[in-house]
Amino acid sequence: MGWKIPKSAGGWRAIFYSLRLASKVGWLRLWRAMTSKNACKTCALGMGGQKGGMRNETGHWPEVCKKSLQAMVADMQHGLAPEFFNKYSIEQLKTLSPRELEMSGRLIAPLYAGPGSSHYQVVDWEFALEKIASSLRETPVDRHFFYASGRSANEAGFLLQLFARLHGTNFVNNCSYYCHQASGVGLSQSLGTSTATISLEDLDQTDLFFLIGGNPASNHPRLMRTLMQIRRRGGKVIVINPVREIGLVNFKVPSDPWSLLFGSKIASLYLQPNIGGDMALLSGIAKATLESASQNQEFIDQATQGFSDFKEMVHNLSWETIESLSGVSKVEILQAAELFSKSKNAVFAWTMGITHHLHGTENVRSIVNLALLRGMVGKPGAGLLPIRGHSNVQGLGSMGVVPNLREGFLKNLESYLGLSLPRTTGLDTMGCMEAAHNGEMDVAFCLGGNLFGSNPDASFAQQALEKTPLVVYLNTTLNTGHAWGLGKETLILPVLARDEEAQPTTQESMFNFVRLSEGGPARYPGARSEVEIIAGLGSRVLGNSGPVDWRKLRAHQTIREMIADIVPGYQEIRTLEKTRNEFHVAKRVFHDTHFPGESGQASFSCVSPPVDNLGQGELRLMTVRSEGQFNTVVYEEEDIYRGQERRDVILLNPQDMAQLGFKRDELVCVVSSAGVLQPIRVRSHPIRQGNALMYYPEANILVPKEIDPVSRTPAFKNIRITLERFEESPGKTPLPLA
Ligand SMILES: Nc1nc2c(c(=O)[nH]1)N[C@H]1C(S)=C(S)[C@@H](COP(=O)(O)OP(=O)(O)OC[C@H]3O[C@@H](n4cnc5c(=O)[nH]c(N)nc54)[C@H](O)[C@@H]3O)O[C@H]1N2
Ligand SMILES: Nc1nc2c(c(=O)[nH]1)N[C@H]1C(S)=C(S)[C@@H](COP(=O)(O)OP(=O)(O)OC[C@H]3O[C@@H](n4cnc5c(=O)[nH]c(N)nc54)[C@H](O)[C@@H]3O)O[C@H]1N2
Ligand SMILES: [Mo]
Repeated sequence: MGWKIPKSAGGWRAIFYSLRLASKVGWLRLWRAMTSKNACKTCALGMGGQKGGMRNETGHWPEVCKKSLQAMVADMQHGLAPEFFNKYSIEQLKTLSPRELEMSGRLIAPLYAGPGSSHYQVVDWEFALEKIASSLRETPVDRHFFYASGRSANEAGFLLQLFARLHGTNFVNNCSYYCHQASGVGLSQSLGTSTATISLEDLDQTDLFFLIGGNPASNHPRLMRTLMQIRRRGGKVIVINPVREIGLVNFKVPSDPWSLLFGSKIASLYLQPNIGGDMALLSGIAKATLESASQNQEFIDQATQGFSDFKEMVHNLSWETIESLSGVSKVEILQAAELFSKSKNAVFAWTMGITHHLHGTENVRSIVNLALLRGMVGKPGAGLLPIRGHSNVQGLGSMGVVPNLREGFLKNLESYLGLSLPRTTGLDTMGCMEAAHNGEMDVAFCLGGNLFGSNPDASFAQQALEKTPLVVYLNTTLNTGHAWGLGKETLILPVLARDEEAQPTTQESMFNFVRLSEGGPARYPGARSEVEIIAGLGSRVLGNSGPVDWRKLRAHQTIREMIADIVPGYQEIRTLEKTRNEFHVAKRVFHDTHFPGESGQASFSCVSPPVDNLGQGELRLMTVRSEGQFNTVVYEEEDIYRGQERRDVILLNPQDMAQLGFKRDELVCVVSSAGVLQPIRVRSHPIRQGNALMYYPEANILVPKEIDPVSRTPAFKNIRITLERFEESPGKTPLPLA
C-alpha cells in the first residue's frame, strides 16, 4: 500500500509540496505574500515582521516552513460565493470534513442562521452588528462571554478585553486554557514569570536541549534548524516522548544543503515514557543528579527556596517506583542525568505532551525543579522555553484577554480610565462552556478559532453552544464549529487576515519579541478588520461618550498608545510604527538570578508523580496533530511523518495489538467515559506499550471534560480507553464527526 514511516522527516518532500502549493495560487503572488513584512501566521516561533518575510528574530534568512505556506495559500483562496450556502444546508455542512470546510473558500459576507434555519443566509453588516449589539444590551451582562483564539493581533485582543470589562464582565479568555495555561501557571508559581526565560539568541550558546512532549518536526518545523545546529556544535538533544517521532530522530532541514542531502540526527537520547510518566521520569533525572552530587549548590543556596523538601521528596521516591510510573528504565534515566550533569547551558523546552494533563501544572513545575537543580535558569544560553502554539497566543495573554487581570495591569487600566472595573471572578474557557451548558449564557462571542472543535467532549460542547441564544464567530474560513457548534441564533462574521489589514498590527512571539506587521491590500472587500468590528460594537453597545471614544479606537496607533500606558513591559509599542524597532517585552528574559516575586528567589516544588495504573484491557490515549493540519484546520488527510494516509486510525504498540488480538486495519469502536468513536482502524506504531494515539479534533468525542484543577486545562493527552471490535449494529450510531 506504499504508506510507511519514512526514514527521515522534512527534506525534498516538504520542498516539493511547497512548490505544488505555489503553483496553485501563482508563484509571484505567493512570493510577494510570503516576503511581505508581516509576522508569520502559524506558530509562535515567529518570523517575518520588519526584518522582512521569511526571517527570524535574529534576521536569519531563509526561514520558511510548509505550515506558513499552507496558511498563506488558504488565506489566498477564492471567496465563498453566497450560492455555496444555498447549495449546502447546515446538515450537509456537517458531512464535510474539516479539510473540505477549510478548502471551500474564504468567508466574504456575514452569515446568519436563526432558530430552525436549514441554511445559513447571507446578511448585511448592519443586520449582523445590530443583532449582536441588541443582544448584548438587552440581556444581563453576566450571561455574556468572550473567547479568543491566538491568531488575532494585539490590537484586536486588547480591544476585546477592554470592551468586555467596560461592558462589565470578566468572562473573557483565550485558547491558552486548552493549550499552554499550565505553563503560565506553573512558571508563575515557581519563578514569578509566565513566559520563556530566554530569547532566541540564547539558543546559540545552548549545549543541551531537553525537548519534552512536543513534535516540532510537524508543529514548529523551524525549530528543527536550531536543534540541528546544537548537534553540529557538539551539543546534545534529549527527546522525551512516548512516541518515537521520526522527525525527532532524523530531520532533513530544507534550508540547509548538507542536511537536505544527508539528513541531520536530532535526538542524542530518545526516552519513551508512558503518557503522563514525565513527572516520574524528571524526578528520576533529579534523583540521579543528586546521587552523583552534580547539583549546583551555590545557585540553590543563593537563588532558590524549598530545596530541602524537594530533596527529601526525591530521596523518598524509590527507583522501582520511578521506573514503573515513568515506564523508562533506570539505565536510560542515568544516561539522561549524565548528559545533564555534563552540560554547561541546558534549555528545557516543552509543549502539549506536558500541559494536556490533569497534572499539567505539576508537570511544568517538575521541569522547573530539574532546571533549578543545576542553576539552568537566569543565565545566558540556559533556561525555560514553553514552545507556544498560535502565532500570537502569547500576545493575547499579555493584552489581558484573560479572566483575571494581573494587579499591575488592572491598576494601570483603572487609572487610565479613571474608574473601577469589575473585580468579579472571571470564567476561563471551560468555565464559560459549563455555564453555557447550564443554560446560563446568552451570548458567546468568539474572536477567531473554533470553540466547538477545540473543546473536549464534543457532545457536551455541541449542547453548550446549542443552548446559547446567540453565538458569534469572527473567522476567515469555515470550520467544524460552523456546522456543529451553532447557537439558537448564529452569526459568522468574515474578517481580514493580518496581511490584509489596512493598518499595521503587532504580534508577540514565544521569545517575548514584539513584531510589527505591515498589513496589505484587502483580498476580499466583504471582510472587515477585527478591530473595526469590535470598536463598532463598542460604539453601539457602550456609546462614545463614556470612558473611551470607540470611534477613535478604530485607529490601531491609538490602541497601541493605550497599550503602552497600560500593559506592563510594552512601553516601546508606542513608537513602534514610527521607529520600526521591534522589541522584547521588558523584564521577561532572565540573564541573572534575581527572579520576580517578593523574595526574588525561585521555588522548588514538591510535586510527586501521579499513580496511573491501567485496568484490564485499558489503554491511555493521546490526541495529537498530524503533519498536515493546523489545530482544527486539516490541510491534508495524510500524516506523512507517521506514515498514515488517513486520519480515522488508532496507533498502538505492536505488542498491544498482538495481545488484544487485532490485525492491521481491523475496525474497532474506541470507548471512553465521554463517548464512542467508530469505526476506527487499528495500526501499529512505535509508541510505548499501554499507550495509544489518535488525531484531534475528530477524537474530541472521547476526551472527558475534566480539567487540571490548577490551570483548568483538559487532559487531551491522557484519556482512558478500551477497544471493542466494530460490528455494524443499529444501536451504535456515530456521534458528531464520526
Ligand atoms: N503544523 C502545525 N503546527 C502547529 C499546530 C498544528 O496543529 N499544526 N498547532 C499549534 C498549536 S496551537 C500548538 S499548542 C502546538 C502544538 O505542538 P505539539 O505539542 O508538538 O503538538 P501535539 O500534536 O499536540 O503533540 C504533542 C506531542 O506530545 C507527545 N506526547 C503526548 N503525550 C505525552 C506525554 O504524556 N508526555 C510526553 N513527554 N509527550 C507526550 C506526542 O507524542 C506528540 O509528539 O503547535 C502549534 N503549531
Ligand atoms: N483533543 C485535542 N483537543 C485540542 C488540542 C489537542 O491537542 N487535542 N489542542 C488544543 C490547543 S493546543 C488549542 S490552541 C486549541 C485550538 O483552538 P482554536 O484556536 O479555537 O482553534 P483553531 O483550529 O486554531 O482555529 C481555526 C480557525 O481560526 C480562524 N482564523 C484563522 N486566521 C484567523 C484570523 O486572522 N482571525 C480570525 N478571527 N480567525 C482566524 C479560521 O477560520 C479557522 O477555522 O485546541 C485545543 N484542543
Ligand atoms: Mo495550542
